[in-house]
Amino acid sequence: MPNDRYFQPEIETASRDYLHAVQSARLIRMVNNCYENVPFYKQKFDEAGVLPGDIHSIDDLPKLPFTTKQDLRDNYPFGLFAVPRNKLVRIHASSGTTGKQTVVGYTQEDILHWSEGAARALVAAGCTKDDYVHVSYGYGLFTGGLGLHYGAELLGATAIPVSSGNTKRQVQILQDFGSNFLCCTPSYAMFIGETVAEMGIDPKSLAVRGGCFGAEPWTENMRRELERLLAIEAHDIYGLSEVAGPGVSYDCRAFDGMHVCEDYFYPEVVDPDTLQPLPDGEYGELVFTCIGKEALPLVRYRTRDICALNRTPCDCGRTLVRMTKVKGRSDDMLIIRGVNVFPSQVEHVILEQGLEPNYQIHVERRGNLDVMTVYIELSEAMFSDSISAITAAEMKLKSAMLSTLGVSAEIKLVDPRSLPRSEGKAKRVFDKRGLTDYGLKK
Ligand code: DLL
Repeated sequence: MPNDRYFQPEIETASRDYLHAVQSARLIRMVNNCYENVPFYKQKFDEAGVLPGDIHSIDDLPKLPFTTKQDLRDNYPFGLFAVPRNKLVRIHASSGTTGKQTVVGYTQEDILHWSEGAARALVAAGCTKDDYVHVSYGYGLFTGGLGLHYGAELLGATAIPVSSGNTKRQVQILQDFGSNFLCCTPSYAMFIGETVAEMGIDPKSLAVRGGCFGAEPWTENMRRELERLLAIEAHDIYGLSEVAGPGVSYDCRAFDGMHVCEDYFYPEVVDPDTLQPLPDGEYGELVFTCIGKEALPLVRYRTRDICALNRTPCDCGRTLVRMTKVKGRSDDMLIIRGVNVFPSQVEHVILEQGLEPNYQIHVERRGNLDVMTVYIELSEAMFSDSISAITAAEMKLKSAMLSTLGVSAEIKLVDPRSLPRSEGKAKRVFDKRGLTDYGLKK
């Protein structure tokens, strides 16, 4: 592929040896910074019996202790920051639904490197500086809106900061401004696509040709559905506020895993139970070390996201390691009657059976038994079917769920458009068992 396919070819296509040298130098600097400027890390390193002088290259990373979301909460709001307040130029906070928010801060340099990640993602999706980028992620403490916004501007494209909500107006703006790229959660993109159809607009008449969709897990099937609904190329983009925001990793046009900006955010995959690093290709918990970050240099941060790494060369020419799509989270993975179930598997079955990914998973306990019920919207076409056809569809879904998940699920087909739509991250799982530890992996 030609060089204009990369935002920073000197890094994105660098040799693995060069990357190793960059990573090693940055890790050594970071560890010193943490030890000297963050009392929490000095104590943690001392307890683990590891000193900055013990770290000679990136290969020494497993000597260092892990950091968790709980550590951020315990040091709320600014306790893990490594720079004085006057060096901070931005604060964000995670959208966490449980416990205290996790607060993150950035220096000018941090914002630049994060924006580079978002710009790399846009270019990898086929966006150019001549494009209009319609950003429908929320703007605010959530990193989605400002992350893609700064990425688009750094690239030299035109950012349109629409934020989320008022979906008909979103469609109007897409149409009137001639936006070329759309950035929002995949579930919101589906909703925008449905609204385009509802407004009687042919998606091919819009100038949108691609988009970067992330902030929540989604499947390959959903990608195809979205591509059809909006007549676009749909790219996955991954990130988390603790590390940076959108652009930590991104799909290229080979669609074979997301390239990680490993020059700033070094990934490992570990077994969530033993915490031992796993070889490439094995699924486990993703862990990041923010080797290039000044304000919040997290060491071996446990993301809880489940994926696998791939260091083989990619058809796009990028050498940056790839991570698979996130399969789920180690802490929202459901255990139903002893069987691990990821919401993405449920979504896969629904799409495979020709339905839209508008669903909710409810789990409750009846007696001593876990019961999982999946509510799925009927398509408009099926809605007019006879009761017996709908019952037959339910039976088919039930048996497909059983063979894919290895556990049975009750299926309830509901009216089209009767489940709530989301303008941000979709809430799909409702675990009503009321047992804090049950069903949740460490
Ligand atoms: O969701 C940052 C972001 C914004 C990423 C816009 C992509 C696009 P948080 O709110 O801190 O940050 O949530 C981070 O969301 O640990 C994952 O569990 C999940 N997540 C983010 N991107 C993806 C993705 C933003 N592409 C948490 N696929 C992460 C699956 C994702 N899960």
